[in-house]
Amino acid sequence: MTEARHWTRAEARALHDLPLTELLFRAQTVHRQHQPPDAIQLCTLLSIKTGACPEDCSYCPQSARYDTGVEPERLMDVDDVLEKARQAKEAGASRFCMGAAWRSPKKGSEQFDRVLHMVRGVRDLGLEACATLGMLDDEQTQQLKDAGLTAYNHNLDTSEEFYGEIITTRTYQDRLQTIQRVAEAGISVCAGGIIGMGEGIDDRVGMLVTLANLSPQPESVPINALVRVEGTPLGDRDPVGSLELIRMCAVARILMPGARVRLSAGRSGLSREAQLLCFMAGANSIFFGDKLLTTGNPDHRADLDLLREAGLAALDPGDPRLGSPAGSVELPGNAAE
Ligand code: SAM
Ligand code: DTB
Ligand code: SF4
Repeated sequence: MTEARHWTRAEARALHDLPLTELLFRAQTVHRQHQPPDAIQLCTLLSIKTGACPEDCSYCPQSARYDTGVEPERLMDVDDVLEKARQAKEAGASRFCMGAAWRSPKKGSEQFDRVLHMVRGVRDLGLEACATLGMLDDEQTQQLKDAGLTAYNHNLDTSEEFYGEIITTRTYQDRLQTIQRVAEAGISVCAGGIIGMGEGIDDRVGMLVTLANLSPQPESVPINALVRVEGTPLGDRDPVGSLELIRMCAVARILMPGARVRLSAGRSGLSREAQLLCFMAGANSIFFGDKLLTTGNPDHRADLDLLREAGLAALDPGDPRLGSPAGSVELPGNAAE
């Protein structure tokens, strides 16, 4: 287990602003001390309930408040979700993450029971199961734990100061409370954020410092570049530069040595070389599959080609170097659909 230390924003900012080559060197040094150097976790995302969300997150195509062309869909059937999970496993994924456009799941509802079935089914396939369903109460958290949920994704998205510029229908403290519940129930915390929303560098490092000072530190940290969706209030923001994403991955790696740093949304706009620099910076997880929730992601065969050409392996759920049974696995051939 990695010893966590307390980080200040000034320390993180100093790291962030280092010459990029120096920052990369330091991040890669930490990476090699704490992570397998050559393995990338492949996580597949599925939107199990799409659109019509009551929240007002300015970046999100699924908010009912914005006209983005996303067609609302009811919660999927368990069998359909498990078929997608099977396909994801076949293609090489080791984690399956189910996302729902909810503020929070309805208490005691048939829908929440259905999600619990999905979690059990995904675990029975031998995959890590992750869910992102909005805010949870204690009972729901325990039910997810009992169903075998591996990780719960709940992003801080940005710094506490900038949060109100992006979302007004819930607070930063609400977010932190769910994260704490999840951690206390013994579910791994997956928490990260988005860059490119108009925040300053201090907001970016502020978010990473808040995450790094959580106890325990998150098990995974998704770093998203804003996917600019027409119709959302942030649809016309300037695109994020690849070097900015590389810096974020590097600072996340240095601050959270034991976490899987996930290069998340925004990969479609990145060259292969920029993605490899993100891996050099310490990113060791990607969303794998041709779709994120409602927007595109690189073709999965292109991702497998990139990893193979770079000599990288897929990280198995039970990699012993991360503390549990089996190692990294062979990537499936291109024919795997
Ligand atoms: N409704 C739940 C919630 O908000 O926690 C779960 C689903 S929500 C879509 C999960 C995360 O996706 C958000 O916290 C945000 O970080 C990310 N996300 C949503 N839209 C995005 C976009 N356009 N670009 C990048 N990340 C986005
Ligand atoms: C995360 O940090 N990014 C993922 C996942 N966690 C749920 C979602 C990205 C969504 C991008 C926009 C879309 O496809 O709707
Ligand atoms: Fe709803 Fe989640 Fe999108 Fe916010 S990010 S609008 S809570 S689906």
